[in-house]
Formats: sequence, C-alpha cells, structure tokens
Amino acid sequence: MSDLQQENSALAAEAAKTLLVKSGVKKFDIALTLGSGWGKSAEAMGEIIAEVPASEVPGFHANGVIGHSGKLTALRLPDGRNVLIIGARTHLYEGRGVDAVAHGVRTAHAAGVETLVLTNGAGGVNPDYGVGEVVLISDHLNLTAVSPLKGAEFVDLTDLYALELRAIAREVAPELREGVYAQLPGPHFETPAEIRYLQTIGADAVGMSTALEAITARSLGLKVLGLSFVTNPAAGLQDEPLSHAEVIAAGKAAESRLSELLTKIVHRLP
Ligand code: 8IG
Repeated sequence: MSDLQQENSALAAEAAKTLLVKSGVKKFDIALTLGSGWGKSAEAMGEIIAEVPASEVPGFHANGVIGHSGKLTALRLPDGRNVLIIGARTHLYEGRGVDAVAHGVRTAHAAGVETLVLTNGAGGVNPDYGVGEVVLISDHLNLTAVSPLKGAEFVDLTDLYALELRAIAREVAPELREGVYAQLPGPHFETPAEIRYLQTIGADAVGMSTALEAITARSLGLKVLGLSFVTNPAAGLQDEPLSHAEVIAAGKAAESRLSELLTKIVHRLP
C-alpha cells in the first residue's frame, strides 16, 4: 500500500471507530448514502441508535447543500443488523478532492460494511424517463476524469452494480427500469448539447455523485446497489431552465414513496 493510501485508510479507521463507539455497536452490516430526495428514507427502516453530526466524525464535512442532512445515523433493523446512513456525502464539486469523496465509503468498509446502497438525485437523459421515476443503476460512465484510486490498482469494474442486488430490488419493485448513470463533476448542470452527447454515448441519467463512490467500494470488495431518483428532465429536454428548487420540490413530493421503496429493498438485502 502506498503512503497516500495508508493515510486514507487510517483516517477511515478513525472515523469508523468514532461511529462504532458513539453507536455502541461492534460493526455495521449495510451502509446507505442518501442523495437528493432520499433524505427522509432512513427513518422508517429501523430503530435509530445514534445520530452523529458530520463535524464530529474525522474526515467528514457538513456540506451545506440543501437536501443533504449533514449527519451520520446508526440504525438497527428489525432483524438485528446494523445500518450506517451516510447523510453527509462529499461531492467532487466541493473542491476537497477525490479522497474526501471516497472517505464515506472507506469509513463504511472500515466499520465492517459489506453491502453499500448508493442513492442519488439525477437528471433524466433518457427521454422516456418521467420526473419522480426511480432507476436501478446497471452501469456507469465516470466522466469526472479522475479516479478515487491511486497507484497500480487495476480494479475490474465489470458488474460493478451487483446483479444479485439488482435482482432483489426488482423483486421488491418490478416496475423499476435499469439504466446507465453518468457522473459529471458539476456543480453546473449540463448544456443541451452535452445532454445530446450523453444520449449518444449511452447515458440514461446524469448527476454529480455515485460513480466515484462505487469505484471505491469495488476496490474494497463491497457489493454495490445504485438507485437514481429522477428529479428533472436533463437540460434541453423541457422548456424551463433547471433549478435546484425543482430538485428539492420533486424530492419532497416523493419522500414517503422513496422511503417505502428503500426500506423494502434494505430489509431484503443479504
Ligand atoms: I438532482 O440534470 C440532479 N443532479 N449533472 N444534471 C446533473 N446533476 C443533476 C441533475 C442534472 N439533476
């Protein structure tokens, strides 16, 4: 392991220890990262055993984006498994670098997690997608021009979004369509020309998270499930300009539906 990687995993181990001590559990089994629209999803899933502000966990930052909670929550599922809810995702556009983006996933791994559920709010690139639709991520396009990995770490990303977990999600919600998620660095939305380009190269949804986290997770041996909540048609696919307010409103409208869906899926995870 390189010095840089050692630093990353030491910080993750410190963060994991803080979370385990504050929650009084030996390990976490499942971790969830909640994106735009998904913020309320945790509450119905299990019993809250601890809520920790991001500022109290080494390497985490309250990111100040409305629609993101800025805290980490420990839950106990009805079957006794422990879930870590990461409501404090760091985005690449915050400018803290790719290690800060990967830190939540590294922390989950250091806390014992083997299964990771990544959720996000996304723009619909596929013109068939409706606002409010949830899409099961089948694959991604990492268009950030960076990797969370350093050195000669040639990680295979075939079936990065585990077939087994996607099958479970479809059993719970047969209406879910699968699609390819493109991560761009943001923070600006795309131009209509960029959306036409994304359509050409095979993207169905576009956002500013998830792909880098999924790569980190795979490098650590975690199983990944990804879910996109379509909050807006991507640029040029509707008459109005895009706004963050639109994203927040779509999230509010879908809150309880997303919570129910995610609860059902998490309860069925192996
Ligand atoms: I929510 O249309 C959400 N996040 N890049 N484009 C990008 N990110 C997004 C979008 C979108 N909607």
